[in-house]
Amino acid sequence: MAKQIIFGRPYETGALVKEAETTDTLENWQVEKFNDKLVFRCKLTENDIVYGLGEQVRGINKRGGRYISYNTDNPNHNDESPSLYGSHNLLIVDGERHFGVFFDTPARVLFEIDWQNSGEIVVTCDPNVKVVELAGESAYAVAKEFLSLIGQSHIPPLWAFGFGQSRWGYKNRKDIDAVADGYRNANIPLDWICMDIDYMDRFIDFTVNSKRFPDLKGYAETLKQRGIRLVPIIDAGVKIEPGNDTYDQGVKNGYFCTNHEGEPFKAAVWPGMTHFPDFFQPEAREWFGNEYRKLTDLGIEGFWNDMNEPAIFYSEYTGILNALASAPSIDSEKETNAYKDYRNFYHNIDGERVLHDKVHNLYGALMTRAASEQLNKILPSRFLLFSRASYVGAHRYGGIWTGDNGSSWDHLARNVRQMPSINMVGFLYSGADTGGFGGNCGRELMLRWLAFSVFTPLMRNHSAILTKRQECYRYGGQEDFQSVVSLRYKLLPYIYSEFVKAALSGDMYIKPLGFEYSDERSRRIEDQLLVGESIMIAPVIEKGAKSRTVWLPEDMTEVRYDTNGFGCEKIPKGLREVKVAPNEVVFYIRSGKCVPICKGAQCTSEINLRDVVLLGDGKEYRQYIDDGFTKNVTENNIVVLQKK
Ligand code: MIG
Repeated sequence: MAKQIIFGRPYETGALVKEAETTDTLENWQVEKFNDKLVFRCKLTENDIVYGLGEQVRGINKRGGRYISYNTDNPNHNDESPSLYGSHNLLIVDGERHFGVFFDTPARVLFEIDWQNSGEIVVTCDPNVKVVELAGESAYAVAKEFLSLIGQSHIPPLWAFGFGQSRWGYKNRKDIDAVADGYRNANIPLDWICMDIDYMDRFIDFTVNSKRFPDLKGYAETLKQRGIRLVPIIDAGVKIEPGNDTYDQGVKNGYFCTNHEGEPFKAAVWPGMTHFPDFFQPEAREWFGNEYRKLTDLGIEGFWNDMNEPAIFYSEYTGILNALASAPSIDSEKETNAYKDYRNFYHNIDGERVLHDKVHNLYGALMTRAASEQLNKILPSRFLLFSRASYVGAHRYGGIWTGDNGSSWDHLARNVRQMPSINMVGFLYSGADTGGFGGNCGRELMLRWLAFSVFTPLMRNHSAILTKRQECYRYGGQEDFQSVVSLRYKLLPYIYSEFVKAALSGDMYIKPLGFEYSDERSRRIEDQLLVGESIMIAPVIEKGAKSRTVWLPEDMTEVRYDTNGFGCEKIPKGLREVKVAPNEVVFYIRSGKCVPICKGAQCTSEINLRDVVLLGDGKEYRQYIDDGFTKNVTENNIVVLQKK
């Protein structure tokens, strides 16, 4: 059961689709005023695990850390960084007691969770906040209670569950053709290629550089014939460019955010000086969302929304020198340009001028909502949309990727730990830049990372300009990459089914082991996960490792997949050392469960979801099947398969 209590006059974030029952006392928290903030405290017992916070750093268990919800563009983040791209203020305490709490405010929130061994959780936030307390008989039950309040996940088309290749630096048709050919010639499956900012005319949103893509519509169609879709990026900032339709409409209608003087706020991002759409105005959302039509008219069915924290390089207000001085380390604890600029940045919310800082964490979520609501009207079928910045509730409009990570083993490990937390707050369609965005990804790291990403709904290889090229076909020994990526396609009947079933029933797709097993080892494990109802994974995340220790909380079927195909073996519960060669993927099927496997293909349009065999020792499997595009996604599309 969930209960809510309102302090002050909180901004209605839209995070919840169902109102919880109102209460006037909090069960697990003491509240006090401190200056202009509210401070919530809750004692922990030694055995308590604290789950939550969605896209954040450190462990699945958040104990011992200090975290700040304040959407931040930090391409150099690590486990000490207080803030990432999304803000997801959910905590779930799991010990003798099981309860959760959600702080619904778009302003900054500080979480100190057994920080300095204080033995308590201390949450400091804006005095205008809706606090929702959640109860349940287990941590998993509490998570499901929360999911039932925030509504159903965005469900992308089947092709979005195929493999995507991206890189900042693909400039023109020739570059993209080379990627498509590279994959097809190497027989490594691929379903989509991202277009990063260079496809645009001078980085102006909703334009296409006509020298680089003389006939994007024809080109998109040609690629689609080869089973590959183009997924362009859209940035939050709109270039100041009189004569450009998007800009002109925005200025004319007052759809841009304003500064102290009430003029449209100006700051530099990729296109140079820009204005930022005021996504808090419903009409501005409708206008901006409709602009996507300029690309859907060319046959585009998927987008990624970037720079929507919003990221700001510098403004006339903070100055370029300031920007250069603070450039190398962007840390939300320090004064950066964006933070200063956010104090000269206003929204028009129902006619009231509201300082950005008060509603900061919702900006990117509302950009995604703007796009999603209109795309839903424009397109007859499901579409792909994922965003960098997010807030709770935005999962109804699109997925997220985890922002700018790096090509290193610790980023792979962090990706593993982030996935269950991100699922807890509803973002089922999520994943990281496989191989890492910054830095140079070697062969071994790429193979291990792919082997993990096989199981994340968003499986995309992405890297930054000037880094080592990391398309799978560029590494020697292509058959290893073929093998790992083709496993994804063989598992699609399972991955797609489990994703859609989770969305339909308000469940998680990736869970911590502690949500299903109550033994101490399962509760504490940070590098094994449950994927859907049948699979447990134990990814290799250590450089040079030939094997790893795997904890089996119950008897399971070990499935080994490599260039020779599948091998299955029943394994008794317990701790064991498991060999995993760099080109192998090993996963486990829980006892009494099944996993449907199909033949695989070079792209999802060639996949037959109906032609499957069941692995595992279960008797039946409930498979969700549709045409991959229909908006009519219901339980009626579930068929029950019996083991022959
Ligand atoms: O300032 O569009 O996170 O995925 O490749 C960098 C260029 C802007 C940040 C995104 C990244 C993307 C890059 N963008």
